[in-house]
Amino acid sequence: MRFFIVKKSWIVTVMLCFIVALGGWYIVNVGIIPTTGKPTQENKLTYHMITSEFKTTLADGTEIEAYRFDPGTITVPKGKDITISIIGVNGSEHPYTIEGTDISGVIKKGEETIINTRFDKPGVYQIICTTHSDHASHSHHKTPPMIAYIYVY
Ligand SMILES: [Cu+2]
Repeated sequence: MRFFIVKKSWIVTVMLCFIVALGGWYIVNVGIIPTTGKPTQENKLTYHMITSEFKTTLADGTEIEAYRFDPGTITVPKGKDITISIIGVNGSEHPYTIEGTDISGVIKKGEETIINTRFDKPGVYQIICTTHSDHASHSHHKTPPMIAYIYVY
């Protein structure tokens, strides 16, 4: 009789430990997103970019500005059909060419430029804004040219 009671309490203890362990596992693991899923490149990729502008005033009162593509670098798998969407936000017009291709056009403020293309050779291709390719010419202060980098792998 006494032996039976001890055995029952052991079962209860084991069950309690199991429940506590399960609860602990749940607390540790809840909200963890697994990263073993398929990458987005399985589908047709669209890269979203904008034209943006940085402006500041120097201590001597001189205003300097730089236009840029944002994001400034995109990573593209070779041999895949892709879409690059560029929305003109800052700057009224940005005439552009993509190095090593015959792609060119003008990105206008408030408008979306859609580029459907495919890169078969790995390497770095530059999207160059021909208006802001040499921004330093507008003042004696150096600012970077407006270039985005397409890294094809
Ligand atoms: Cu530009």
